[in-house]
Amino acid sequence: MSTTVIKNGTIVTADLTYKADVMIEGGVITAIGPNLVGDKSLDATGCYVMPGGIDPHTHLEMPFMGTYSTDDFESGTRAALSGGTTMVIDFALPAPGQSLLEAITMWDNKSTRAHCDYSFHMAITWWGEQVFNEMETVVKDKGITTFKHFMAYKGALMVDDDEMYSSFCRVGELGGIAMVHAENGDVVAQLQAKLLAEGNNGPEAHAYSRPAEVEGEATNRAIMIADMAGTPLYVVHTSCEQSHEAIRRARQKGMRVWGEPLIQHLTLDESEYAHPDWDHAARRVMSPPFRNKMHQESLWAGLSAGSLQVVATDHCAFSTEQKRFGVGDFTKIPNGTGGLEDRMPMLWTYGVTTGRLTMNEFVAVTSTNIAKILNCYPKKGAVLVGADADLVVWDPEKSKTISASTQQSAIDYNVFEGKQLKGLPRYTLTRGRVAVDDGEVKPQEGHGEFVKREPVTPINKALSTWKEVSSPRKVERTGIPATGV
Ligand code: DUC
Ligand code: ZN
Ligand code: ZN
Ligand code: ZN
Repeated sequence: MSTTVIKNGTIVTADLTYKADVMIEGGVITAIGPNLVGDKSLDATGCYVMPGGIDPHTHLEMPFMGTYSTDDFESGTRAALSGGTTMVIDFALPAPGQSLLEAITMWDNKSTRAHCDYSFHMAITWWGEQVFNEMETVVKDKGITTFKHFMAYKGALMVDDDEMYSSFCRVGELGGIAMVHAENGDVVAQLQAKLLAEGNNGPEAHAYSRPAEVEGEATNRAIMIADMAGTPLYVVHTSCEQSHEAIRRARQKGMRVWGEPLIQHLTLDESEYAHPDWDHAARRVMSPPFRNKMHQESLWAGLSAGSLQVVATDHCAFSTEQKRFGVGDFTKIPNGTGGLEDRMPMLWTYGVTTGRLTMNEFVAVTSTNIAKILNCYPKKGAVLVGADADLVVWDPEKSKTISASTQQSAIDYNVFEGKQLKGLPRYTLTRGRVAVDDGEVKPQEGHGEFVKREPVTPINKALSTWKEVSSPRKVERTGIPATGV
């Protein structure tokens, strides 16, 4: 098999920064050291060699709000690679009443065109004996160990507290991780109705309908329910201090709880919704909405302090035409923004070059922590012998201005339009295959493979039966201490 060596670079991991070459053979790293010689070489002079990014939260071709998100696994993973991300984790989303296994088959079919590796979380959008039973197969046979619950989107994806508690108990005994979209969906529905009744139907009302308090309340509730159910908890798109504070408190208590800010919430604020152009504001409608500077500072501080562990995108891209479904009624604007291509360079530009994050922290929050929490480390998220050669050769001097006209994403705008980036991939490698070559994207549809993940804690030897968990019961806390990530 032919060998490739990445030469003359500085390796940056979550722990270490040092000069060494990296040898790749058969898609994995086979040697790290000085003066390696291979059949081919990639010059990394002046560059940092880092684990490729992992985006733990995407929605590619997601059926949502009467349409499908426009970026699919083809354009989405191409965008990912262009920005140095080499793995995405998407959500297999059953329609309420649909079999979990059927939803996974649908996502298997969608993902055949992926350019980079991927994995799935399972969304629990309804509750019943079938879901309860299928969860065991999802974990044991499908390699999906993370279960997302929507506490918002009332009447669509939202689950109630009794369903969430029962599901969390099941996740806990299966050794998985419960995930939540934490917003109080009942309060949001009330606020939406009130705002519309008062004639507030524009995109700015979207933000008024989802204040930080609805997120803080739901995060606190999910943490308490996870504690009672004995499951670790991963809070997606943590966007505000109230939610961050709940996560900090839970971790201090010894609970295994993680928080995931998005690059959008870190770098864009609520003033976007006050823009006089309806399209501009509607394109930025997502849930939770962008917040004020105080919340942004809280998120940045959490990343450097370690109380927030990962940076994601929730990439869910809708075209302007799709956004216009909500003209005259903000509740019909498809919720979601893009970011897959921009997460790494935006975080580098606004985090590392400003001194908010060290390079090692950058690697931790874009890749290594994610692989550890979601249990695909060190196959992913590592520059180690034996790890997959999912790597990015990062040129800190390379710059560009973000523009929809040059992006890989299939939508017609970019929420970061005009932002100046400093720090971009020179090469991106997906299992050894060069997908960005000296800055140029060289996609290969179908190269991506599904990554199975094992339970994070042992599966209970005596799993409960449907009858037992259907009547809520108090479960002792596991007392598992929080880990370093
Ligand atoms: N929020 C969004 O903005 N889009 C997709 C789903 C979600 O929770
Ligand atoms: Zn969400
Ligand atoms: Zn999401
Ligand atoms: Zn392609």
